[in-house]
Amino acid sequence: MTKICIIGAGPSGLAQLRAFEQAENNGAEIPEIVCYEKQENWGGLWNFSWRTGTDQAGDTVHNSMYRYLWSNGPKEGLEFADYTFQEHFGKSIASYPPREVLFDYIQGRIKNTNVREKIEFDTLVRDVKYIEDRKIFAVTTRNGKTDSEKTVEFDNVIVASGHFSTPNVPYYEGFEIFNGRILHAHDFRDAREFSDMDLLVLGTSYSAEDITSQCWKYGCRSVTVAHRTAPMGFGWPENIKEVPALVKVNERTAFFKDGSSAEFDAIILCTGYKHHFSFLPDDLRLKTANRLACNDLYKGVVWNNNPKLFYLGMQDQWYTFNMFDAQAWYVRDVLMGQIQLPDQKTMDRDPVIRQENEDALEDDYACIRYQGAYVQELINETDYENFNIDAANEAFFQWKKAKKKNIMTFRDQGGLISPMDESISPPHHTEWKDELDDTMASYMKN
Ligand code: FAD
Ligand code: NA7
Repeated sequence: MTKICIIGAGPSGLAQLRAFEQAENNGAEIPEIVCYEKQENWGGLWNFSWRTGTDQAGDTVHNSMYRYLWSNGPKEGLEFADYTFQEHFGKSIASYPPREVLFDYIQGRIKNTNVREKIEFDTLVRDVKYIEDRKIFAVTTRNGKTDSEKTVEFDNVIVASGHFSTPNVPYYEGFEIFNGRILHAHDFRDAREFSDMDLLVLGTSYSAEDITSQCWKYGCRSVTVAHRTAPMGFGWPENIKEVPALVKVNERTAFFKDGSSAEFDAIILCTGYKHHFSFLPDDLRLKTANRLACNDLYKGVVWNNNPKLFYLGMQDQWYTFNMFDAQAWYVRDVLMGQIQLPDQKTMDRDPVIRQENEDALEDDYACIRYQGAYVQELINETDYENFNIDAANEAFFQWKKAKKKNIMTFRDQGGLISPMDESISPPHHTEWKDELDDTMASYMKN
């Protein structure tokens, strides 16, 4: 029997397990599957950890999420087609759930299945080799609890280890003499740590936007956001401002490209993440920027240099959970012989064409449509439940517009329509800026 290794039990790895489970429920004989997960539980980034730096086993902490994180995009854009929010919670809920609520949702559709039995927790994949003459992979893992290693052979490997865990940490002159804390977003946990402080944030993407908002909500004195390329341009509250690129710092002061300077208590580097796979050799390792069409992956999932290896969730993400599903269903069908891969030339050309098309996109709205079309393309080739991609795109558009209107109130918005069951989200009962209790019990009071 074919033996398959899944690396990681985050939303992508769980989507893969769910895809096989669905096939099994429909009477198919599925391959033998082992999923290795280095953490003690599933959920990936949604499995929050207070730890930073190294974990219990001495390996790097995977978590990049923080205590008061609420979804940074509308739940209508990430909903599972085969398990709706309405089905999980028994009612329509607001559109930007806190982390705990989404973690609960992710677990809902697999909790009562045999999926957990296929996962070896506390097990870090530390090496993968392809043995050419036998056409198999040798996967070496270390169990952090027993501190023991083993090597197991597989026919296929699916890498679902995420790509928002290894921080991209730039150096600026003077960092070594700055008297305050310098940290990357990956190590940011509790905004209260920065109350009454003047903060410098670098970066202009999701992390910069949300960590700035978090720190403002939890009482920092001011945030100054320095952009390398272009400002975010939101109508920020008066104690948040955007300035040109950072040039250097000294013990207390930061100096910017326009000649201005200011004093800060801490610097938060919201400078993105690296696709980092220390367990993979050169010929199997994905090297790509954080973009919608990754290098070298046919249909965004098949490793062109060796199509026995697959990657899930490696794209930059507007769509998340349902995109991982579409990818997982596609990979399952390739592995089970339902989908035949084309010749090498076609496979190699595929990501090139995708990237050319991506490069021609004019704005975020076009990027959303592009990723929506990609999800649709995969769904069309599998039996993943079709859903209304236009409605999901529309939820993203509404979110973009609400953010532009007021970055501090977009999460208060209701009225978004589920692309799965057309239910309409209520507004949250308390404004996000005033809601300090983001437990599930509080959120569910809607
Ligand atoms: P991950 O969630 O990263 O899971 C990967 C899993 O692989 C982890 O469990 C990890 O422990 C395991 N693993 C890694 N390496 C190994 C190894 N060597 N051996 C064994 N196991 C390993 N998305 C949204 O839809 N909405 C949001 O609001 C949102 N907010 C975000 C906020 C932050 C700060 C970040 C960083 C991301 C956010 N995302 C959000 C995007 C996020 O990438 C996805 O929601 C999702 O978690 C990706 O799932 P994944 O399974 O691909 O990766
Ligand atoms: P992103 O979306 O990859 O963005 C990285 C940001 O960091 C982006 O604004 C970059 O600016 C900026 N950057 C990168 N290097 C530097 C240096 N050297 N100096 C200044 N600024 C820099 O990462 P995020 O963490 O925001 O988001 C990742 C995921 O986490 C996302 O899916 C969310 O859901 C949460 P640039 O525009 O390139 O100049």
